[in-house]
Amino acid sequence: MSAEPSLALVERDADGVDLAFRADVLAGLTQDPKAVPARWFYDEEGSRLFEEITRLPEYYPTRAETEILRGRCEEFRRLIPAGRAVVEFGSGSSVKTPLLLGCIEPASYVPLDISGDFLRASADELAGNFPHLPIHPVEADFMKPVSLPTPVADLPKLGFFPGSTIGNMVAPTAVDLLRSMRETLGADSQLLIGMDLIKDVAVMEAAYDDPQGVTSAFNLNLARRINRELGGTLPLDKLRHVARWNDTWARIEMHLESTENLAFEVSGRRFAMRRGETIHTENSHKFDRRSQYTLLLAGGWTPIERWLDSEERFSLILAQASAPRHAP
Ligand code: AVJ
Repeated sequence: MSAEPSLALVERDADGVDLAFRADVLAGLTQDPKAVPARWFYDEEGSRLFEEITRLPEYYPTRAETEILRGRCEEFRRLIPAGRAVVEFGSGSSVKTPLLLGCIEPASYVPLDISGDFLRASADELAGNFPHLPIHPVEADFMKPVSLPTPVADLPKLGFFPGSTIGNMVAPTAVDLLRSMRETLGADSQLLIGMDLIKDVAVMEAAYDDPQGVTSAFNLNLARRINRELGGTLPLDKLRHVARWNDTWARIEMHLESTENLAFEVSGRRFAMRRGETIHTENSHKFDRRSQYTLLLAGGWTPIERWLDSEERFSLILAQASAPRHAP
């Protein structure tokens, strides 16, 4: 069932170091302010910690989005024609994906992920629940246009991008991704996308700074990963998890803040941090209806329906690929 990829997407040097990880970390630590892209959170331990985050009482997005998926089955059936190939961007979640697939009579399911291991695990799990559904996992970086396997290339498509992962991106990157999704999915495609909403600051900050310390462990795991994979000497006991709302850019930011002046090495290069200086590790943008529609339209998608959970914390939007326009 799984198409064996001819070569792995992750490029490594002779010591097994992920070259893109090293390049991103070295460039990010050289910048002022320091920053490392959030995608590097998700090694095995980071993925496990994220799963734990989704079960925290303070972390509402997963429960709110799942509530919408459970409650809107009839409407999905009405608005999404049967016989589509469902293309999921990122490894499928064990809970959300079956809720959608069970509603809409898909012709096939195409999970897209850069990690072959996560991809095979989620495809195998899904196959157990949907024994008659053709599954075509594709190992690819979904930030770029992807050419889909022949059995699904000619089917109309529904893109599925839950979790508000789009919120991890600054606007130009988010628009690039939406446009490349449109290219991957084609002219008569639809997109079902989850986006988190702006709300009470205390609620948003608690979701990223739980008292149990799971999100702190998730953030610090990035430093641990840098130490392990890139020969780093970051002192974990002198870095503090910080999550704060940035109202100008409408986002929760996560940082690792140094509690004293530090000197450390990564990949044989020397770095320094002043006490109170931070490494910016994640943005999680939050939206309102207008900012959502502006972003989607800029990316080539016209919203057709929008649903909120009962507490109006999270939204799921169905959009269709916009027709090219030559006039207002
Ligand atoms: C997986 C990107 C949706 O931004 O809410 C959770 C990641 N980071 N807690 C988010 C995350 C800290 C999450 N996304």
